[in-house]
Parts: sequence; C-alpha cells; structure tokens
Amino acid sequence: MQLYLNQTSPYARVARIVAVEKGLLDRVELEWVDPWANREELIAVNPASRIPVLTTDDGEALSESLLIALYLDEQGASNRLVPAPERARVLALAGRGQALADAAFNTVIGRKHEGLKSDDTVLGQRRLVAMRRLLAELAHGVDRPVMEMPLNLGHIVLAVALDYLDFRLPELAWRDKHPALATWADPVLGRDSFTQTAFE
Ligand SMILES: N[C@@H](CCC(=O)N[C@@H](CS)C(=O)NCC(=O)O)C(=O)O
Repeated sequence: MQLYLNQTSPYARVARIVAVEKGLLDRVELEWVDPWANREELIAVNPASRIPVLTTDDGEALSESLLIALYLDEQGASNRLVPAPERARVLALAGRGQALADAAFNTVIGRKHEGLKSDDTVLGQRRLVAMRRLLAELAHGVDRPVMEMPLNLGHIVLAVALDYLDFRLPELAWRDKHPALATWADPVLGRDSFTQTAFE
C-alpha cells in the first residue's frame, strides 16, 4: 500500500497514525507530496489533488482520511480502533474531531489565501464560532465513557485536531480555556504514533 501525505496535514496525520497503531507501517510506503502543487502522481490517484490518499494492494485509491482509517482498521491484527460494541460512540467523537479539524484547516487556508480579513467573512465567522462551540462541548464531555475507552479512532481524530490548533492557531489558547480537555489530550499526544508523526 502507498500513503500520499505531507507533514502538515491533520487529515494525512490521522491516516498515518492509524497505520502505526495498527502495526501496518511496514506494509505502507509513504509518498511525500505537496497537494497544492498539482503533482501528476497525486492527481493520478486523486483528481481532487488532495491528501491523504491510500492506494491498496489491489489497486484502489482511497481518499478521505476517515474512510482510509476505517479501511486500515480492517487490515491490521491489533485491537479495533472502531470496536463494534462502541461503534456509534467512537464515530460520533471522530465526527467532532473532524469538524474541529475542518474549521481550523479552512481558517488557516482562508488566511493564507486572503489574509486575516478572511476571518471577518460570513464563512470565517462561522468557522471561528464552530471551533468555540466544539471545544466547549468537548471540554464539557471529557468524562464521557468514550473518552475513557482504550485508544480509538475518535481519540486519534480529536487529538490530531487539537494538536493542529496548537500548531497553526495557538492564539485560540484552547488549553487555557479548557484545561480538562488538555489533561485528556496530553497522554494521547504523548503516544509514539503521535510523536513520530509530529507536525513540522
Ligand atoms: N475531508 C478530507 C480533507 C482533505 C484535505 O483537505 N486535505 C488537504 C491537506 S490538509 C489538501 O490536500 N488540500 C489541497 C487542496 O484542497 O487542493 C479528508 O478528511 O481527507
């Protein structure tokens, strides 16, 4: 299998962390690529020129980080990251993490292309409000059973999104505003799969 990725994408990092946690890294070749450069090798596997993409041993090209994560979860022998009895809870948490990553990533991309004024647009304001609401809900729910479970896909997606906020939007100061969420996230962020794949 081949995983197309870069070092700054929260979505690609989720796919890579799942590969590490599932013990699949020796079966996955990492293909480093800049998605914004419209490289032919990426467009050949994803006409949207977005990462991550996972090409499977039988020649399918999977896009979308959560779909790649579900596919890899079926492959490796180690514990399921979406265990059947807790499926809905885990997917619900993964959805919250993905929404946080989407709002953060689109804020960063908006600023990159249009400057800080992109935060003042209708969409920019919606993204900032969405992040505030998501963080408040997640901080309130740190004692939910899903947060206490062994590592699962929800944890991975959420912790990557929170680390992306530290990386790209530190002024949001989510740790100061929601210390209980930071207390939950830090052990997840300290795992080998996270430190090996740190944003840079
Ligand atoms: N929903 C997608 C988002 C993927 C995405 O937006 N990737 C970014 C990198 S962080 C990208 O490749 N952007 C290039 C572009 O949009 O042209 C996923 O979960 O994989």
